[in-house]
Amino acid sequence: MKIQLLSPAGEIHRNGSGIFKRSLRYAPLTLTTLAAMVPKELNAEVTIQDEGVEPIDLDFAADLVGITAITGTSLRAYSIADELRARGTTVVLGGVHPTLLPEEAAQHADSIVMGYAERAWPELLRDFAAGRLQPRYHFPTGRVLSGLPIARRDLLKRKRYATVNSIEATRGCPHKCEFCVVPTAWSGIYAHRPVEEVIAELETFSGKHALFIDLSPVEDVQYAKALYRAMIPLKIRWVGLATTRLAEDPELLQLAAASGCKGVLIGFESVSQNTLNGAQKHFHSADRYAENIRRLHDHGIGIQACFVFGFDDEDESVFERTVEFVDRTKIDLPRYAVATPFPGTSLYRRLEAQGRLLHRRWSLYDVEHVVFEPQRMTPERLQEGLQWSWEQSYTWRSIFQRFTGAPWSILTLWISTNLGYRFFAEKLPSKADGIYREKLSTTIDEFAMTIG
Ligand code: B12
Ligand code: SF4
Repeated sequence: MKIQLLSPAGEIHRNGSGIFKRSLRYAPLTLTTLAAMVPKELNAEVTIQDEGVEPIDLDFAADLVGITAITGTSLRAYSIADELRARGTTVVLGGVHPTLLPEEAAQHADSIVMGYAERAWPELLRDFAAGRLQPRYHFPTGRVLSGLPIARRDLLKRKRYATVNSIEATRGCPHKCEFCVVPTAWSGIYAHRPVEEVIAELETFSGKHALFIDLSPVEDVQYAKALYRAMIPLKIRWVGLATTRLAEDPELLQLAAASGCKGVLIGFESVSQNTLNGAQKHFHSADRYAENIRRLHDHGIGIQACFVFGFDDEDESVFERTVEFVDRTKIDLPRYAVATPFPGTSLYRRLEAQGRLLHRRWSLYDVEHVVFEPQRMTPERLQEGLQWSWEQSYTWRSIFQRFTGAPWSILTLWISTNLGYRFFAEKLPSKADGIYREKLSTTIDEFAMTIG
């Protein structure tokens, strides 16, 4: 059996026409994990294509094609699926977006997989081989993720990524931020892999570095401490995501640093506590952000800080306040986004009910395009403010000012990622031209039934 796995990319991230540099690209685990789960007895030949690093070539022979889709890539995934199905190829769709909107995705696939696929995908493949493919597969994920297959990194075109050493130790998140898909897509699951299995996988890596893609790895503090303790003897350097809990717990921070942590992505989202509370991110304290940043820097850890604009209580002063905060606290790698009501989130339901969605053109749901009517400014002003903030933080002046706070142990990474985002900031205006609007007279359920 020949299986082809595809990961379409949104316009900003697409190789060739995109503005996301190699220095910012790590290998996602989706396709390599799915490839690793193919049952041995099927003797399948598996090929993968990631449009983030190469144009997708549809000129292949395959018995079955699996396509992954997040919201921003879903329309691209559907058009590829439609084309392949018109040729008679069997297509399976899976990932976050088909999980959030199964009725919509089902119109473009022979079968869809919802949620994590460790049970569903092998079962689907066996059913397909036996000629009894079902239209939908969905199994719940347990709390402990033992025995996960090791991703088939051998299938990746290594040179096209900054690193292929991506790994996950935990899945899901115990929080419920209003704008986040995680609580809905993975039904509030917060699960972790046994520490020894994570260590065993890290030991297979070539090169002494790793990138953890876990969205919320430090919320189970005891687990995180145990993992970091076990990682110390490996003497690797790693980056990952975290909440500010990492900086608030001295022992956790010390262990993270000792285990080789060199950088964390933190969703600070806003410099105002009111805004954080409104978005259900009350477990972050805005008035402690500067101190959190200082502590991380003191431990040699760089910070990629994500800020989101467009929350209901924000007026136009938010851009200047945020950019000033970034410069003052010498954040290593600032990243700006607009609030995006991904389908399935509480934010989506609220904005839809208030009639504030501008459209459902999912390809623009990439967090760099305004897709809803903000409360205290126009969509145009929000889009301009987003671009202004990117530009300001990646002027040479700002880069130099922030550089004076950078941990020296991450200098090469610091420079290459800042240059990558400077390029991104320069090119974004041409990729985000104008605000798209559509008259929406349907709810999402009615819409799902009509999209063709
Ligand atoms: C790598 C990554 C990326 C990569 C590539 C993603 C891609 N597919 O295009 C890049 C950097 C390009 C990216 C960009 C963005 N991303 Co991103 N990204 C991730 C990340 C960190 C890891 C993905 C991964 O490897 N997961 C591990 C694998 C094993 O899990 P998985 O992908 O879910 O796959 C499992 C199941 O879902 C299922 N499955 C998935 N696909 C398929 C397909 C088939 C056929 C089958 C059978 C099963 C199946 O099986 C797998 C095994 O169980 C996730 C967060 C996370 N930890 O998952 C966010 C995530 C996917 N990204 C997200 C977001 C919001 C974005 C951005 C909008 C914002 C940003 N962060 O810049 C952009 C949007 C790009 C666009 N144009 O739309 C959201 C998705 C929201 C949504 N509704 O779409 C996530 C969930 C993070 C979050 N905070 O919520 N991202
Ligand atoms: S934004 Fe982060 S902390 Fe909030 S629910 Fe999503 S993953 Fe959890």
